[in-house]
Amino acid sequence: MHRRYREHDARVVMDLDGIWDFAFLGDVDPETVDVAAIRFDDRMAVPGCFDATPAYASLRGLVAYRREILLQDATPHRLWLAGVHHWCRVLLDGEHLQDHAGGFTRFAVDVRGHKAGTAELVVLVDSRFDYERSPLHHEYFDWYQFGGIARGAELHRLGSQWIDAVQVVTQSISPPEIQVTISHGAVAAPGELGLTLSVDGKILLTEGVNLTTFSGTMVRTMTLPDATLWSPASPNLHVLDVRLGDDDVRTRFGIRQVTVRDQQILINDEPVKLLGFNRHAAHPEFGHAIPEMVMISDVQQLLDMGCNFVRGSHYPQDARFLDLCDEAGICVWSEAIGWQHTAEHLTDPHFIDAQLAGIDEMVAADFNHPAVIMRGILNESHSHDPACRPGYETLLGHLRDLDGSRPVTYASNHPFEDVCLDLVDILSVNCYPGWYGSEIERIPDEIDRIVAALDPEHAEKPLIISEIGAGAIYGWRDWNGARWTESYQARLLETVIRHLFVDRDRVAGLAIWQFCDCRTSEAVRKILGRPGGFNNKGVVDAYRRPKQAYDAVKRAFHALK
Ligand code: ADA
Repeated sequence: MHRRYREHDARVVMDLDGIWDFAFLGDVDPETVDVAAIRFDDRMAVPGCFDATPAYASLRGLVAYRREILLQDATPHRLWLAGVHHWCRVLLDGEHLQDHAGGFTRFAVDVRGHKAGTAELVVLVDSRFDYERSPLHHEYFDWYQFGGIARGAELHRLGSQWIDAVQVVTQSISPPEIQVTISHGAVAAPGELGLTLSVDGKILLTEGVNLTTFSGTMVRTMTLPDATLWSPASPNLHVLDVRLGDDDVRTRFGIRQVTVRDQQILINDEPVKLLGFNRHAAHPEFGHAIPEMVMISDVQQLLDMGCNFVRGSHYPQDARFLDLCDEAGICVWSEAIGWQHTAEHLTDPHFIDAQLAGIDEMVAADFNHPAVIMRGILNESHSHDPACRPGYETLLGHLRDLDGSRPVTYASNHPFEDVCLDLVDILSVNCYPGWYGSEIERIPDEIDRIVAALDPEHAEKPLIISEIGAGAIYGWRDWNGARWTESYQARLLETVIRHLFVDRDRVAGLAIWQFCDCRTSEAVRKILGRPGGFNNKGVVDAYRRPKQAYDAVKRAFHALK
């Protein structure tokens, strides 16, 4: 998992990343597989996507990963898996501990009542599409869904009493004040324990607490008179250390408030124009298991172009990427997985329950990142269908219940007939004038038509153009400048930026589709518009080589500053 800072000093944490035993089982039912008889005839990197490696390229099926782990003693341990694609079953010494559905989110598997010493961990991973087992992943999505343990693994010794989570919310920016919520657990009611909270190495609170239950939460408020605020221009971060009894958690946070008012998004009461991209966490050589240096290079390219915004399309992002965005001052739209769902899914409790669980995991993981300034759900789903509205109400309501401190949104591609826009704080519209259907010259009119349709009812809400773009094949440049050339893409994006921010001033943000080219599924309905099996609308290609549009966007974004 390798966060950008150490999360525990006192707690024993074992990094399980490395080379694990591996077996590709193929079209086998996980319910009937004889785990003890699996022949592990290969080795595989964790984190990694097996189907991004030459031997298993493009294969889907059931696979098994195995390694030995060391339980320090017989007290509870917690295994963290930070993203397994996209269904898995975890077994320890042959005992079935837990199943998990859904990639891209971090989840815990508790190990209780196990004796001290080494134990054999087996993770069965299924990358096939199976609605019953894994309702959030569908083959028709417009990105390739790689398989494997993509975001690493850790084993934590919890001991007899532990901290489950620490959440930090900015209560006030003047004077800076934070609210810290500590959830805790124990094998038996622990009684008297010491609680210490330190910020940036300075102890600010120390007290004795009497915990009379197995688990619970404590809330403390702290004023930090000298603390600097976080903003895209000054991404100041602070470190909170929580020590409760024998356990500790360190978390990094920023002090900032996000509000929406008069068509604007404000950070610390200052309006901000969000300029940036949609980014798929994908790379031809690594699948979804993006190494940190590639993330760093992505962030550097975004900063170089003058961006302050990334939409994490279309699923929760790696914690290390969020760490980098915190440091770089890049605002993030954190998005739960979803792509063009209809009433068939949105009225199905099985789908909604899986969405709710995925949202829980996304929010738990991204909560303390100041860069995450908003959250979204259900990209381009049927928000124009009244039958889908209850699903939108449930999921957006759940986001608000979990965290009232961030605005919520969803990307709509039905701006003229949408029936759920009253449920959001920020309007977000995906549109492709100049690419699907019309010509570049039509872009201003088509954008104005969208604004005119939204404004009568939602005039006070900020509006983000959450997708707009054109395909360009890396290296294809000629005098004709037709679709698929780098020059067509550059011209289209220049036109969009000029119209949104120079000729008009209605939108609060732009997320260009997209940062990097990414592989897509053969099953996507539009595959004939996906040369080479890639969505080629990146301003850099899948290996991050810049196209002409990179410089065009860079010039245009810098000119707005
Ligand atoms: C949609 C969708 C994106 C991508 C895009 C495209 O707007 O949200 O994921 O598929 O279209 O390239 O056509």
